[in-house]
Amino acid sequence: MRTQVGIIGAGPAGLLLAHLLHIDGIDSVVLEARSREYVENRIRAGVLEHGTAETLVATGVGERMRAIGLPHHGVNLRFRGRTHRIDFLGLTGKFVTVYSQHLVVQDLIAARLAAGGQIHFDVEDVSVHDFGGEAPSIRFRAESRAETLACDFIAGCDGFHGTCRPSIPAGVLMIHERVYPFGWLGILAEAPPASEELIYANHERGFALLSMRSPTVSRHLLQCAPDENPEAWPDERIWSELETRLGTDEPSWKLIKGPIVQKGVTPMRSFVAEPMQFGRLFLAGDAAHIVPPTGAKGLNLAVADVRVLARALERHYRAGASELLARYSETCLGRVWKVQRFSWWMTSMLHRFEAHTGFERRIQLAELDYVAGSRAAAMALAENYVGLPLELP
Ligand code: FAS
Ligand code: PHB
Repeated sequence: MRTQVGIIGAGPAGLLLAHLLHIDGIDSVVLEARSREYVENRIRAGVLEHGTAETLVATGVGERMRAIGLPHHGVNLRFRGRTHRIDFLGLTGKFVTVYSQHLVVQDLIAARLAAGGQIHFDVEDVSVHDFGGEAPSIRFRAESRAETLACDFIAGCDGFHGTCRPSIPAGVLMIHERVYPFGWLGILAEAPPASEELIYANHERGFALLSMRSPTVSRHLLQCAPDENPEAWPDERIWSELETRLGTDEPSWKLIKGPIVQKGVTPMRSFVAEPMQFGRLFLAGDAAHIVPPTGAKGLNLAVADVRVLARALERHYRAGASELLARYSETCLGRVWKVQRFSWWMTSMLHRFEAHTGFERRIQLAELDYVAGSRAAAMALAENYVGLPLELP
């Protein structure tokens, strides 16, 4: 087998890259370890930055998102029982779209297959070879047959636990990491969200987030121990804790309960691997970096990476110029670290840290008071949340 760009991973990064390359007339093959059914139903992110939504629409895969996605013009911070709205539209002229990641994946797979794109699901034993030279290749097993995909470039879009990043020779990568002393217990419930916009709550007992997937499906998250066992959280305990942490002095406000259809715990870390490239292997998305989901950035950062990579590959094939490829990592890391900062800041401001002294707890509440009371501080939150402009070189 041969293609121009071999892509490992059919998550948002790999699929969007394949789609963008196709638009530029560049051939790719996507290799995915899981089944199509699995990747199309994996519940993860839920908020699309303004630029992400624009990219999907501009490249012809945003139709369903525009039809059923929920435009959100602001977000709420709740602490000490009071609710403070951050007005994205008023402050930035932009908004975000609530549209589940698994639907983005479905839309991209449908578009690729309709265009005759190659996506091999359920592949096994994927390994990458000779990417330090001019003729890289990917070996894998498909339907128990050993295959080799010869390509010009390899895009490692295989997530945090993938094979690409560990394949880069020892001593090349500098790893930056912070592991947080908590995780999130996330649920999906068949219950209308009790708020039109998201509510991020800082409470003595811990963080809580009221989010949603549609007018009838709620997505709620609770700070918990990083190794929490979801089975230790029967539905009643989850609803009771959400009611406490989302509690408000607005007497009419009430959380709406319903059948919990999905429950899971996600540990929380900040992680960056530098550089994001080696030879003809390019890392994108979670393969290169992880952010705590408090800033709703994971999926959006993957989109930003592959927009840079697609542009660089287009320049290489169309103009025979490889300066953008040479600067891929430098270009991406500029945004990656600004997004890491924002995600770390939102996480630090909103979560309960057992190790916090009384002073640190009061500084945290002062930070929230400042954001709630200052237009400049609210603007800083808003412009990061809707998405910083993507500076394509
Ligand atoms: P992905 O992990 O999505 O995709 C990588 C793909 O590569 C997977 O399909 C995997 O099966 C495949 N793969 C791995 N190894 C392979 C191999 N050796 N061969 C072939 N294929 C291989 N972000 C938010 O913004 N908000 C959230 O609320 C949020 N919640 C999350 C909850 C969970 C449980 C997790 C794990 C992540 C969450 N994220 C969230 C982050 C998430 O959305 C990621 O940022 C996003 O999926 C990144 O996309 P990709 O880089 O494509 O990686
Ligand atoms: C979600 O709806 O899954 C979600 C929303 C905002 C976040 C994290 C997760 O910051």
